[in-house]
Amino acid sequence: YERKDGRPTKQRLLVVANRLPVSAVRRGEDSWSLEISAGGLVSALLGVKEFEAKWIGWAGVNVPDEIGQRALTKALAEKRCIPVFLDEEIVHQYYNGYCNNILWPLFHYLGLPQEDRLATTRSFQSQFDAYKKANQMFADVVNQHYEEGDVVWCHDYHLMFLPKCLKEYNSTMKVGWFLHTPFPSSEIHRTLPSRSELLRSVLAADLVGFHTYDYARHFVSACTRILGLEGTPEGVEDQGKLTRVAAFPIGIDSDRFIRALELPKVQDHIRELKERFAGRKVMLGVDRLDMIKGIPQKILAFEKFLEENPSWHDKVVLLQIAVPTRTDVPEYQKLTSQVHEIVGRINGRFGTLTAVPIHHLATDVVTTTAQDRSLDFHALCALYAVTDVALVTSLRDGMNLVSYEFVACQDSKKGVLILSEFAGAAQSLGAGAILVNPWNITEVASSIGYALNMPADEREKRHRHNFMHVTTHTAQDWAETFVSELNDTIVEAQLRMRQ
Ligand code: ADQ
Repeated sequence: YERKDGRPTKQRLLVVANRLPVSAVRRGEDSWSLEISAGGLVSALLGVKEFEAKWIGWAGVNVPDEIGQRALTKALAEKRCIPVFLDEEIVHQYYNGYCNNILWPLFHYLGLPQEDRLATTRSFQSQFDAYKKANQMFADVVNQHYEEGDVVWCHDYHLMFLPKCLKEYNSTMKVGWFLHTPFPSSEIHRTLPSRSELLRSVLAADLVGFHTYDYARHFVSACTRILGLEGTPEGVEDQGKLTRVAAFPIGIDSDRFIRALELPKVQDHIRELKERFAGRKVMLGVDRLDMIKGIPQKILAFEKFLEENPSWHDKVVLLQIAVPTRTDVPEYQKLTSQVHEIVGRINGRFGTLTAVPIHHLATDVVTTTAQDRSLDFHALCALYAVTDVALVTSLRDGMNLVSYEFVACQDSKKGVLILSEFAGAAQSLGAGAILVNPWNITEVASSIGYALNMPADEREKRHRHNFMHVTTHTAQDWAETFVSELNDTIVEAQLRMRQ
């Protein structure tokens, strides 16, 4: 790739995602303070150095006035971010409505709204209209900043309509789309009223990527069964146009975690945690407080384990870190109080004057504020490092990066990972982890016992397998593979056209 002045340069990558990796707080009419925010995609792309990446997305705030918009645009430019401004009504209908109330639960096999969520189905059409409108607004911004040769990488279920909008602007734009959640069985997808329109828009992309081969297969089946198109080993074909469909399992920046463990600050944290939980085995859960993460099921399984194993009562502690998300949604509020209630009951039942079996921290350990970001990241690394057994019991999860981060921090301890078979990570870490059906509380409880009693040589063997995977399939590899595949796909398509 060459600049206009002839100097070679990195290829420009426009990463388009619903949220920019920053949270913005307004300090005055024309001043903003910005903080880098945590999350799966951010964690993954932090490791990528191969491209000149720019982010395009919503900054998470409503900015109705022009002065504010101009100031925010300027502040974001320093962080290589370009904002899409969405007003409150659009956010309500597109983000809270169509994305989070319809697509998120559906893609995680929780179905379309029923009972208390039914009222929202009546406004389904207006939410879908807002979804399309919002996607068009993203497309407008991408189009304004696009330069020939750029690669446009659209992310996630929020932006399924974007590939079509972009290709309408410029049919030669290189467009890839990647889904971070599962893509469900075609039998689930076909219940969605806008099923065909969404599939067709995604197919406008040159390359469509998923975490696992299964999700890719479900997508191709949906196109075959719902749209009547032909599925081939390469993807989906429509009137001679091929859309490549493939699996690109995400990874983490494992070196960042491994290096952090060497720091004196992290060593101090580790020492403190070891002292605090001396004589007890540490079990850890780190999740956003979302129904897909199976937190109540996990805690109930831990209760069952305690019930059946009195000798472990004061010898094990479960640390459950759960960041509250979408706190304005009633179902999430219900989940929060449900978790509080179960934890309270179990601590009342099995706690003593000096110790409780569950520490539930409804906090974001990685609050990535400018000042304390590293401290909090370090605290998370220390937690991973002192853990004997990590419990990831998602009911469904696109991949689950927490399981990867845990493995990266365990090279000296060689702790055990209990992992849901419904997380994408089960496909990559399955041989080293203990796989469980998170709905089967009896099975999870007995896996806890097995993990706590596992002999050192078995732990070592399992850890070796997972550590090898996590350190050789990084976030950087993921992004580079996706983008180079996208470049290749386009070259191949051009060759096919010429034949
Ligand atoms: P998430 O559902 O957010 O991501 P996950 O993959 O586990 O789930 O990533 C969460 C990230 O946030 C991790 O880097 C973790 O360290 C951090 N995190 C989680 N809980 C935290 C807490 N309490 N405090 C601080 N940090 C916390 C979505 C999909 C996943 C997919 C990713 C990436 O749902 O399935 O793996 O995108 O594609």
